[in-house]
Amino acid sequence: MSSNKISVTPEDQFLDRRSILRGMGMGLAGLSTLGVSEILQGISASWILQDPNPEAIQPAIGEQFKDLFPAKRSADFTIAPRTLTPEGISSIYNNFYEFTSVKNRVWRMARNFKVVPWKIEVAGAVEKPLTLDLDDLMKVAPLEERLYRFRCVETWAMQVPWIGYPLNKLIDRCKPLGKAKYIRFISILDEARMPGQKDKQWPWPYFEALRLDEARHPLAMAVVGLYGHGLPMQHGAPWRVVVPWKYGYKSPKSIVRIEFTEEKPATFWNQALPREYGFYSNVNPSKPHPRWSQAMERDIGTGKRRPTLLYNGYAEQVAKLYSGKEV
Ligand SMILES: Nc1nc2c(c(=O)[nH]1)N[C@H]1C(S)=C(S)[C@@H](COP(=O)(O)O)O[C@H]1N2
Ligand SMILES: [Mo]
Repeated sequence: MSSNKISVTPEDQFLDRRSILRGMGMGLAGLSTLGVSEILQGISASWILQDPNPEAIQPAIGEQFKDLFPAKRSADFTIAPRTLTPEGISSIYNNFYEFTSVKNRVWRMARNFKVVPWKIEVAGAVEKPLTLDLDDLMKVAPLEERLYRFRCVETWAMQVPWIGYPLNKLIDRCKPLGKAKYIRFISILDEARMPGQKDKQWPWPYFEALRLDEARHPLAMAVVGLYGHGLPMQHGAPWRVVVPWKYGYKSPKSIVRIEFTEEKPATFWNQALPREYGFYSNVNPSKPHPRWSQAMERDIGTGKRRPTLLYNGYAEQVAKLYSGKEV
């Protein structure tokens, strides 16, 4: 995600040069063994930084609910021929603008964030407004592990073993009224603990939305963990949404409020940069972003480029949701 104002290209924020060298444990000496252009592009960083840093993978809920993890892997969601992205990479390469727009700094700024206690308020077109606490959120349905492809609009991609349950289970629990057509998610607002929210070029708090039939699709997931444990803060603890056929910004983190609406809600990136980010935002190789092509993507685990897949490879499951008129 990037704006003209801060003038970055989609790949500019891949591991900065200094952290690659630090990761190699050799400082400037490493320059002689690696091509400088390789280092600048960050394409070698993946195999260097594969070992997870224990400090970067602590569940933000702490020891609580540890009996729920690891969850049983579902056989229904395969990423073959791709392979899982090493946690050592996905845990230090994050978009979470509430902390910072510098991907490899998010985990460090987020790691001491206390999420306990936490609650989600549910309001709008529902039978009765309700509040879900952490215990409710963790136990709406049995936890399962699903391997999903994940594609950011900036063209990087990964494969992650998310842990959670179908978002639909949470929606049922909320008892939306028949007139509800959309679901809106609002992330936490906490400027004191989230320094990125001091940047007033963005309309905090983060807000996203889905059409209700999209949110009820069996692939849409309520996520509370990954890689066998609870979510570390940089991934949006304690409760987030993952919608694998859409660009990553449609998967909001650290949600504190859910609303059901009749009208199409505004969304954060669409409001900030309407020319660049739409409401539907389905992964589509033939629809370029105004400033870059979406035809190819780069796997952050292997560094390899490959063609982008329509609906991120989930066309068979989700194409029926769309008439082709959605933009
Ligand atoms: N609240 C909030 N949710 C967010 C974002 C954010 O900045 N704030 N970034 C989005 C973007 S652009 C991406 S690619 C994914 C990244 O998720 P990850 O860090 O768990 O890989 O989170 C999405 N959800
Ligand atoms: Mo993204």
